[in-house]
Amino acid sequence: MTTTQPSPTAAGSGASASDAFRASTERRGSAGTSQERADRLLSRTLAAIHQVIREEEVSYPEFQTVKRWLMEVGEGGEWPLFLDVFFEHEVEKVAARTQRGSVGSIEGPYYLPGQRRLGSVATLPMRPDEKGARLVFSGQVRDLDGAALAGAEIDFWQADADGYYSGFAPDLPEGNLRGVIVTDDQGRFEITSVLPAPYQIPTDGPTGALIAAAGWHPWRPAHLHLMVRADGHRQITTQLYFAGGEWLGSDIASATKDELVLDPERQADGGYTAVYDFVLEPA
Ligand code: MBD
Ligand code: FE
Repeated sequence: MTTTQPSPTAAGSGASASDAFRASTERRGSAGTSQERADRLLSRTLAAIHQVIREEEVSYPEFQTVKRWLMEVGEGGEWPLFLDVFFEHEVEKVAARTQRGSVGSIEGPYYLPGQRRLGSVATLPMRPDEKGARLVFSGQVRDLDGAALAGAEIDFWQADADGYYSGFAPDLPEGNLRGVIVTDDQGRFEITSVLPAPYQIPTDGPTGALIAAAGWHPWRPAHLHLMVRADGHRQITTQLYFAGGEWLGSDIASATKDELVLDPERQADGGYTAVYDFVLEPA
């Protein structure tokens, strides 16, 4: 890559993601898992790994390589990235079994709480020369009966047109392309932003090294992240993708769903509009 700007390093974004995760677990509380269930989950997890070692005849050098790699994941702060890319999608699908309302997807490692609160028609905080085609994303938040949810919050975050998230890359202003949009009395919102670029897992860290070792690609399709919440309703966490987007069929994080693909409409001025409505079930 030829660039005059410092590019984000795996270690830099990993450390920030680890700090963000530690803060979020303090907010969300403990799992309350019993000793009996811990025994069962840990025994089954170990047995699954033992089976691979036996059946694939894993060698001592391979075992030591894994040990070194695990140490590097911790040192580089990449546990949130690695776990969210390769495991969160299954946890989300289990949770989705008992959920109604809008389809969810994984949160990933780059959510930051406490962003600027904005009105129902809002432009996200962005740089004066923010790169990328304009995107006007609008819709309505309703309950299961179709009633509009006024004062609902859309907690929104996305990568910029280079694929970088503010808070996790150098030289991006704090809060860039993040915000909490509050719906109007009809439950409506309209967010002006830019089209994000696809996201590449940092290639200079241990997660990137694992992906390269296996010959996989390190890309997620371009996406928007949001949480939608309203009093008395279950909060949803989801992502929205773009029809025809590169990597849509091979997301490294396995987090795409057919219901979550926007079909943006190109406008005469070169920008795009996209519409998506959200439905929340009772809490
Ligand atoms: C991302 O941007 C993301 O959304 C997920 C789930 C994992 C890594 C980077
Ligand atoms: Fe993301």
